[in-house]
Amino acid sequence: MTKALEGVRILDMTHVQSGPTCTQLLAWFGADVIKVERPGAGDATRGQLRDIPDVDSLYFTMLNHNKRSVTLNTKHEKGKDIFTRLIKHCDVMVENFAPGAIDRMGFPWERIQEINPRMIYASVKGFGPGPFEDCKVYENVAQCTGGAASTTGVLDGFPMVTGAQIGDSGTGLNLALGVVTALFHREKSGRGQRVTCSMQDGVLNLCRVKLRDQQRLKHGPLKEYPQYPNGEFGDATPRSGNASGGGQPGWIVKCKGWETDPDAYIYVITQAAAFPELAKVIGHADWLEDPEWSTPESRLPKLDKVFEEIEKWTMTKTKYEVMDILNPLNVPCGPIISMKELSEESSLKATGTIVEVDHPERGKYLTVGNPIKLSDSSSDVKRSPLLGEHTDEILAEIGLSNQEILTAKEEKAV
Ligand code: CAO
Repeated sequence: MTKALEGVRILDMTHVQSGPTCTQLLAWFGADVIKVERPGAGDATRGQLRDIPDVDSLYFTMLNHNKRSVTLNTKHEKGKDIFTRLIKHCDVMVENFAPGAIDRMGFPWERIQEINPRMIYASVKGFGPGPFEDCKVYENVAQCTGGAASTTGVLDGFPMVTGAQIGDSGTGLNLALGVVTALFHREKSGRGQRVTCSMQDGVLNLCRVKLRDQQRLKHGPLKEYPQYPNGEFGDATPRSGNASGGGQPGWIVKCKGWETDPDAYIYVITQAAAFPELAKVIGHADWLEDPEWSTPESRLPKLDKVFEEIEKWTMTKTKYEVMDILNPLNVPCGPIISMKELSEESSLKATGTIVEVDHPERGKYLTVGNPIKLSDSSSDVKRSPLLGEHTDEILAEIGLSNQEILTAKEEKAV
């Protein structure tokens, strides 16, 4: 089976998480991703959160599969010359340095277009044009400035960030879509273009329903939020604990073993169509005859009581037993599955979502494979490169002689 992006060359100037997420996806789909790293240092994440001394961290290895690594000092004169050749050689350049860093290297967009008019130049920044455009940004800053933290957390608690890397990996996904869209457009126009994604925009895009609720607030309380009917609403979308955020109320309830197992919980959604079956199974067939409980509207002011009663029943079963009973009744629900359980789940391994990779220095480890499955394009996961592992072969590919490679090394340009 061929790979969808075979033949596409990516000049990968990314580091940390957001940019590498994008280029890793493109590499999984078969693009030749050439990761440019500073000589002697490389992507800072190689050395961050190390679990084994002197070995590339899982942080790095899990974000840089299927890539080749070339070391290059883009601030060195000879390095700039090599960089120019790489720009000519590639179809796409991806970077997520601090604002202005690539310009300061001497390669603003205008210069890149001059060198290669077909080049697609894709960037992640923390913010788009506006008051914060020059700021450096990491994941949690994006979650805080994009609306996620303000709307996440317990009702009376402080704003909270989520463990899902929606600012970094989320924005990397957006950038990858931007790149393939621009490649598709280039087929017709013959021209490259700029693709820019801001992390604030990416997080806000994922918080769309909270902006929806912000506008609904003007017309009265948000009746599906736990603040209704007894709590107060301010003038901004509040935090809502584990409320579903959709038109079908849901909540996390305890299951058997919750006293000792922090993940013995299940999320249950009281979808109107399945409510009669749910009520019956938890021993509340009486609700169906009672106008105080029988309609979604009548239940809204007392959702806390509804979930209390559901929980009395779920606490008598394990989360997987609840799943087995409720799913045939069409009640949407999902156990809280721990990272340990996920890492051991055979079906995720069978689909390539969890993959075991062998690395020459660290040995075997688990990673998350490509979440996008194509029926006619394979997507295998290969280990991440060592720092500068492919320097010689890449420099030769762009036309440097052995002597030129040697000189570049002596001058510390690579
Ligand atoms: N050769 C020579 N210089 C290089 C180089 C190379 N191969 N690779 C990087 N550098 C230089 C850069 O040019 C920059 O130099 P200047 O400051 O002189 O322009 C310098 O290294 C540091 O780059 P940086 O400012 O991007 O790195 P940082 O660690 O200070 O900041 C980060 C990191 C992520 C906060 C910043 O890059 C950023 O805000 N990026 C955009 C948003 C983003 O992607 N954030 C997600 C990060 S994942 O959580």
